[in-house]
Amino acid sequence: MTSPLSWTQLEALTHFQTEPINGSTNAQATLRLFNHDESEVRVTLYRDNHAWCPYCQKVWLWLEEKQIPYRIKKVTMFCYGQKESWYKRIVPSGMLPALELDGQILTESDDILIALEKVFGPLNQSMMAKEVIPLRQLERLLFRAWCSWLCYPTRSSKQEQQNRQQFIKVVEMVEDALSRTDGPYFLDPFGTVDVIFTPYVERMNASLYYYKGYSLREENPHLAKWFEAMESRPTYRGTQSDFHTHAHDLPPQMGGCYENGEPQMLINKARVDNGPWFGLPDVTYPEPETSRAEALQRVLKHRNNIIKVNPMDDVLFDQALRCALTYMITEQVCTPPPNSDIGLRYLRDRINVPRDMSIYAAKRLREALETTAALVGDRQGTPIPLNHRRDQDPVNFR
Ligand SMILES: N[C@@H](CCC(=O)N[C@@H](CS)C(=O)NCC(=O)O)C(=O)O
Repeated sequence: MTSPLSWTQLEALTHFQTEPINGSTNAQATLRLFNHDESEVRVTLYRDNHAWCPYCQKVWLWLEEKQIPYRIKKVTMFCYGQKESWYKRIVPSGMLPALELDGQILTESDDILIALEKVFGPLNQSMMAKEVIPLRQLERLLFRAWCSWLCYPTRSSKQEQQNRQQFIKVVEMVEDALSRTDGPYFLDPFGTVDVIFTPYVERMNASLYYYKGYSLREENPHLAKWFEAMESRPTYRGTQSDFHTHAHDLPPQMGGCYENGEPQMLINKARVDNGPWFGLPDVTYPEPETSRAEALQRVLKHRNNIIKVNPMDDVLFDQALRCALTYMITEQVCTPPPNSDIGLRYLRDRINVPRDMSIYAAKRLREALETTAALVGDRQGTPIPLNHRRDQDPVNFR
């Protein structure tokens, strides 16, 4: 049993550093240069502050793959706060993403990609190529089948089964499309089509696991290979989210996600919410050695806000948080103050990937918070709201 390290002692235990501007893909950067000069920047991407918006991820990934120098301006989504008035002057509907290219504002993610490829060339395949169009249509078909299953309440288990079958039928078409190439991607080589499928396939994998007990990635061999190949790309790793983040960012964005209450679903849900988080099929590449140091560094950077927004008393939560971090980094058990289980689990439930840190860093931090909380109690934090996420309003974190 150890006592919590001080903030200064904790600071001495991490040397984790990133290079947001020229280093690998990350959610924190507001400028990406890929070793170009800043004067060469022609593009600004307007994307959502928390990296929740799937259409933003599509454009983000494309720019990262093509290594186009660009600026990033982060905007609040309606579901978690108030839309910035400067953004509404540029895009009156407030919709995301938007892109400024040589001073011209573009909206609609597909139109943005079409405009970008006219200027910078396609990402291996053109959006309008004859082999690309049917795959783009297949992505929309899959999206609709997913929505029909996930986002509407069902009146009977028969209807639930029909929706499931309908989705699986489209997944089989996706498996078939993936089987037509020698490599793991939709076309050879990797390209636009993979970028287009990425945001929603990632969200399907997370949400169906959590709300329906269905593991897209584990039940479909071609999709499994596709995910694995995507995860070999630093661009994808930098934009990749995890099951916990999506399970709780989707309901307010989709207007509801409906659980089916089946035994496997209940098991999956409990695991995503309470751990263990290691081994979930949201990631399969090996954990980097730096995950604990990264988590620690990210908490240190934002500790004042993290403490401020926590429902628990600031002084007590400061101590509880240092206990969890001490345990995470030294593996020495550190008992937090009585009643701090609620505050620790509140934070555990609000770590966001990739906004706050990478997928493995988040698993380490959640695990440390849960283990520390469990030493003093089994109470949960304030429940995560379902129809909005104003608990995540970025104004409280600035
Ligand atoms: N068809 C559009 C869809 C864009 C869209 O639906 N954006 C959502 C977020 S994913 C949005 O901006 N909603 C407003 C908000 O949530 O603030 C596209 O492809 O860009």
